[in-house]
Amino acid sequence: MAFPHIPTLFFSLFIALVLVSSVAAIPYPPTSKHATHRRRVIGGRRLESYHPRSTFKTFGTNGASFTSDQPLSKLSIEASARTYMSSLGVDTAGLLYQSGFSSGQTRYAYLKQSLNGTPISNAVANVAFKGDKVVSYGSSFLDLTSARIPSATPTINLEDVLPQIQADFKATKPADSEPTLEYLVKSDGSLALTYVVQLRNILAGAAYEVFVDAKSGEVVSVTDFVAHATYTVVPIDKASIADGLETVTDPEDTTVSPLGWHTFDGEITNTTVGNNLIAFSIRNGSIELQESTNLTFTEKYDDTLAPNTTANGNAARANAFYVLNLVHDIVYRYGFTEEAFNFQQDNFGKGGVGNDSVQVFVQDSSGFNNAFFATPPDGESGMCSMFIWDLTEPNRDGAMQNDILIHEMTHGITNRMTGGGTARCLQTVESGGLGEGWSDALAGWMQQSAPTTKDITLASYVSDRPKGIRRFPYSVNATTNPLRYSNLKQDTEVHRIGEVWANMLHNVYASLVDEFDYSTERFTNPDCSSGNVVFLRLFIDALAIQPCNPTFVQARDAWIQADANRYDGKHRCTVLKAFASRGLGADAGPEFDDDETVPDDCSDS
Ligand SMILES: *[C@@H]1O[C@H](CO)[C@@H](O)[C@H](O)[C@H]1NC(C)=O
Ligand SMILES: *[C@@H]1O[C@H](CO)[C@@H](O)[C@H](O)[C@H]1NC(C)=O
Ligand SMILES: *[C@@H]1O[C@H](CO)[C@@H](O)[C@H](O)[C@H]1NC(C)=O
Ligand SMILES: *[C@@H]1O[C@H](CO)[C@@H](O)[C@H](O)[C@H]1NC(C)=O
Ligand SMILES: *[C@@H]1O[C@H](CO)[C@@H](O)[C@H](O)[C@H]1NC(C)=O
Ligand SMILES: *[C@@H]1O[C@H](CO)[C@@H](O)[C@H](O)[C@H]1NC(C)=O
Ligand SMILES: [Ca+2]
Ligand SMILES: [Zn+2]
Repeated sequence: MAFPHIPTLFFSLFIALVLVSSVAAIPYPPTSKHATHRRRVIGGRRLESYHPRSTFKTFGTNGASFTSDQPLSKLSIEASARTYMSSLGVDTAGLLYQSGFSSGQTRYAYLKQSLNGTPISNAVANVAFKGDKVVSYGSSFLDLTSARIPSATPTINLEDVLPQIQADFKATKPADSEPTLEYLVKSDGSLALTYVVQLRNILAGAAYEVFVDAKSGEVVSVTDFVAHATYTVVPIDKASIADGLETVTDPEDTTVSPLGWHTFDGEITNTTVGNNLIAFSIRNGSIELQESTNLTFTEKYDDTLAPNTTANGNAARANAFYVLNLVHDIVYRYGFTEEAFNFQQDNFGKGGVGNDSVQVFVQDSSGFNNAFFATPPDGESGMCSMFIWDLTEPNRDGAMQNDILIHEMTHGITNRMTGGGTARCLQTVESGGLGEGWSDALAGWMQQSAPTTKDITLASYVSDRPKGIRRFPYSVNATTNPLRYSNLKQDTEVHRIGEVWANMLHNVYASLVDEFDYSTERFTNPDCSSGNVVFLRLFIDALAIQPCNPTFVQARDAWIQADANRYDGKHRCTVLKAFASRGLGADAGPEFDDDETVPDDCSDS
């Protein structure tokens, strides 16, 4: 695999952030700009946001050494990162340390470029260390030597332009959020000084970060924290209510959630309100919660009735509470911890920023046949809305379809873990597609409850379609699911791109289980060596390694580096072969041509 040299200049690739007042149908551009751009229509405006291409280098099982006065083990994560970047010639005076954490033997750091103390929002870097060696490095830092740089003093007042922007975005700035000043890279290599403003509309499920030019008042970019899903509960390893209901007692993992699921700000609650998750339902326009002194939420969902009966609302809310809390607990064991930017009110002094439990709204009436999850940065609550599906009579409830709930929660995990908790790093079309793919893949992983890997469908019950809402079931059988890397040439919509990635991951999963067996301890023992457990380890570790706005190739490289970091490369060939079998071989490039190359040392003799 060839890697670009770092650091690299990107000015020639810059395309203007355009703001066009047009609401015509969107002729999405060819896939060439997927790695760097995202177009959206928001509030009648067409917005194109630009994210400089990240370089990404991984250093294999042994890592790479570099010049340092002291052994890295004597340095903090921040000092290690500064030392490394200084060895690359990066001017560390302009380097802002954003966040970092360690997991297993690997330490992760996330950095931002800055100018005289003002951060450059779309110039970020991430580096990982194992022992005294660097193991991976991703960067979208810029060469600023000849750049036109505006002064760091705004010439317009945000208050003067904010009302119009709020009206256009149909969302408002929360009273307790303070705008920040950051630079943003523009098309001609110059930088814009921008106000970065948070906008929210809880009822519409909108959560944006808007970049307003502090000299002209124009909106020059946007971060959309919401990932929409298009799909179609119940023990965690079952797909939907069609697989049956069970009564479970104390399902929480108290190692992970030491105060259980029903404690909030030091108080024991008698509702579906807790440290990880708050579950509401919405009925006839009102937000509903059920109180139970003995924490018994055992109403049975009756799907011969409409979803909005009181009993069905209670049952659906309880299912969402159970599933999403369990995902919190399971994935926590695999590394999505407080330090790794997870969602919790109280972090128990274990690092990260708290006050950000997930809020889920069941039977949200703002939409049908869908669901979404908004992921703001670490320290602000994740917001999930589950809709009713009106394709059957009576209607069905998305919150009784576990795979949709898990898909949504996974958006929170991947958006937080890529790029160090900013939730800004899955914004391009290609990385957004990876996001959809991880979400389907984790929903599938939860259902693999036996050594034989089964095909996975999504949202089959609510959509009333055995094949579910994706084009093909996820399968190792290439007739059942023919999707390959080259499908990205035609597939320009994030869920379609996600289907390609999720099916690759399904094949990686099956290969790991074929070769390294299956463990039933998968929910609680991430340290066992079975293939199904290794899969989720690599899945989570790779998120922390990959660069901001990763491509398929970079996401795959992050899996390989994750394996080098945690398992000394034991599963490298298995994983590479599985990716290659679907066209993402060792020589696959950015043009989405299928490549089945496997490195020589992995070829079967
Ligand atoms: C339940 O839904 C039906 C049809 O969607 C509607 O007519 C009825 O008013 C709803 N009931 C409540 C309590 O919201
Ligand atoms: C819905 O709420 C409105 C206003 O609170 C009330 O008048 C109406 O009767 C309610 N409808 C149902 C079906 O409960
Ligand atoms: C639930 O807790 C609230 C607040 O502590 C209390 O007012 C309410 O009576 C409790 N409800 C039940 C059913 O225990
Ligand atoms: C919980 O309380 C309810 C209502 O008081 C009661 O019907 C139920 O039997 C109790 N459940 C348990 C497990 O104690
Ligand atoms: C949550 O917010 C409160 C008040 O703003 C603050 O004192 C506390 O430190 C925060 N907790 C965490 C874990 O960040
Ligand atoms: C793959 O699926 C097709 C139809 O979906 C079936 O005919 C074929 O036997 C399957 N191949 C294997 C190896 O199971
Ligand atoms: Ca957090
Ligand atoms: Zn999604």
